[in-house]
This record gives sequence, C-alpha cells and structure tokens, in this order.
Amino acid sequence: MGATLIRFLHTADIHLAKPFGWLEDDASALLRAARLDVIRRLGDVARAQSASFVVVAGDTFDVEAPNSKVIRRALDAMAAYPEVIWIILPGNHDSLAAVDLWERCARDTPENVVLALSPEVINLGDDVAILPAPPTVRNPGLDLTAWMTDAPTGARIRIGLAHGGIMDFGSDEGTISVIPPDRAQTAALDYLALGDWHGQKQITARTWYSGSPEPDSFKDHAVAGALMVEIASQGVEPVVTPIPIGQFSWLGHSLDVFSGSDPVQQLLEVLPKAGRDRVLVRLAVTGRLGLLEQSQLRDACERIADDFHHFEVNFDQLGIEQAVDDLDLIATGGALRAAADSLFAQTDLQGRTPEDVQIAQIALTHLFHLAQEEQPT
Ligand SMILES: [Mn+2]
Repeated sequence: MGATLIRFLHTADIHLAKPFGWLEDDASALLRAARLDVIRRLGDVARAQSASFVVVAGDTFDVEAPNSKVIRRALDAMAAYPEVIWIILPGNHDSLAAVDLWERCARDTPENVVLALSPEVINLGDDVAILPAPPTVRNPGLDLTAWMTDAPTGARIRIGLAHGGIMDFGSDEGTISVIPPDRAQTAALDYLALGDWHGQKQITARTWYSGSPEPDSFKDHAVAGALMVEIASQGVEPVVTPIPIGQFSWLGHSLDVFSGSDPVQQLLEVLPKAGRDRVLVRLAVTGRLGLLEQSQLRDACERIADDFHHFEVNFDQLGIEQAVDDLDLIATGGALRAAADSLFAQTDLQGRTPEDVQIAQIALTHLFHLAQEEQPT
C-alpha cells in the first residue's frame, strides 16, 4: 500500500458531438471524428506508458442530449482498453441535469468505466481514492469541492476531480468561478484534476487544468493535449508531463502589411509548410497596400486556401495605399478609368464614414482584379 508508483492520465473537455456548425459539413464531421479518436489516443498512451487509469474532468460530451451512437462509440472505445479504468466526471455541458445522458451511459457502462456521478469517494483498489465533484447543473454557482476536506480515505493517494473556474482565474465558459485555488492543500489532495479551461494550465504544484485534448478555438491557448501524472507516494509532489494528443491545430494570426513589404512572403512565413490539411487558419490582414499588392495577396490566399482544413482571411482592416499608377493598370482612359477615379476618390476618409470608405475600397479592389484578369500581363 502506497509503495507503488501511481501513474494516470488527466484529460477533460473532449466535447464529443461538438457541432462546429460554422464550418462546411465535411470539415466539421472530421473534427467530430477527431474528438472521438481522442479516446483511442488516450487509451494508446495509457497502454504504452502503463497508466492504470484515465480521469476525464468534465465535458466529455458537448451537449446534454448527444446522438445515442456517440455515447455508444465513446463507451466502446473505452472498453477496447480493458486494462485501463476510465473515470468520467460530468462537466457543465454534460452536467447531472442531463439525466437521460447519464442514464444511457449507466445502462451501457463497460466494466472498466466508472461514472463519477455523486460526491462520494471512489476507491481504486487499495492505493487510490478519487474524490469527484460533479456539477449538478450547468452553472451550480457554488463550490462543490468543499466536501473533499473531511472525506476519509485512509492511506490512499487522494485525487480530486472537478470542473469549473478557479476563483482567482475565471472560467472558459463564463460561468461563476468558485473552486478555491488552494483546494488541493485544504483537502490534503495529492492532485486535483480540473476541467473547464480548454488550454493546459497549472494552478499549483498539485492543481492542473489538462485543457482540451483536441483544440477548438483560435484563442491563444497553450498546446492542446492531456497530462500524464505520476505520484510516487502520499505527500510527494506529482510529476506532471504534457502529452500531445490532438490531430488538428488552430492558427489565429494577424498579418500587418504595408506597401513595399512583400505581403505574399509575409503570408507564407506565418503559415506551416507541411501538414496543412490538419490546420485551421483564421487571418486578419491589417495595414495598407497598393491595389496591385492587394490583388497579389488575395490571389495567393485563394491559391493556398484549399491546402488547409479551413482557411479564412479578413481584409476588412486593410486600407488602400493611394497610388495613381495603380489606376493606370485598370485603364488609362475612358469610362472604366472614370469609374476607377471616382471610386478612388471615395476611399478617402475625409468627410466619409469608415463603412462607406470600406465599400469603395472593396469595389475598387474588385474592379482592379477584374481588369487584371482581362488584360494579359
Ligand atoms: Mn468545456
């Protein structure tokens, strides 16, 4: 008892069945499939590195009533690793208020899966005690970890399991943050496994957010993955190692360009060269460019967009560098040039709203683009 090294994986916020409705159907379906695949990847790591159990600190499911096949696939994936025990805590997306969901899970639970549905000690053999704090509703608004302070567990290693914001830090979900940052200390926990933040975050030596194993936003989160936790014996600080699990990466960038810089080169520098089909890109271009440079940058974006799992670029904040030479590239005279001159005049902010200027810029850019396509250069 207590002499064996305890090794387990800490994950959370898998968000199975997350719709990603703003993406094209194929693109969102692949992201959902990747989230289910997370379970297999966790199982593979646990098996390869002899982790005896996996704790999932809430939000296994994105919605309270996922398609029943999603539940079955998830449980089947866990069952495929019979030597690994999976401990599943409800989160805020899949709180105890999702009665049907947890009833269906309970009905089909494989032998190696433990549903942590009440604030009671779960003993894993003689060495480990899990102390879960399942959210009763989406936003309970009170500290559900308080009971851990006087829960007896004998000589077992004490592992707390909770979902929500830490008082000092806030919450990824905008819910009320109530978990005290010193809970591991006050409840004599060897480790407190938290979910809610989708990026990995260490709170104390014994308190961590694992983050989501598969990233899901362009926010500047730390690398997505799981945590391998090793505890030598009671009272000894855990050794926590990030384990990359995710298949997709999400790249949010702003690209500040100016006339005379090489905007296409700048674009290529911020983008990965390999593995693009597993990358989602959201670019915001700022600064000012001449019409020819704008056209070249837009062309470059169009050419590479399909390399990526998803590629979106926003030119709304990109201004036009006023260069009359560029207008010659549209036409040197005639009605077309008159139209170009008129639009060019309307790109001046003087006496105009930013919206009107933007409309004129877009129109001028399109006109330029069309003219370029018509004239062989
Ligand atoms: Mn979550």
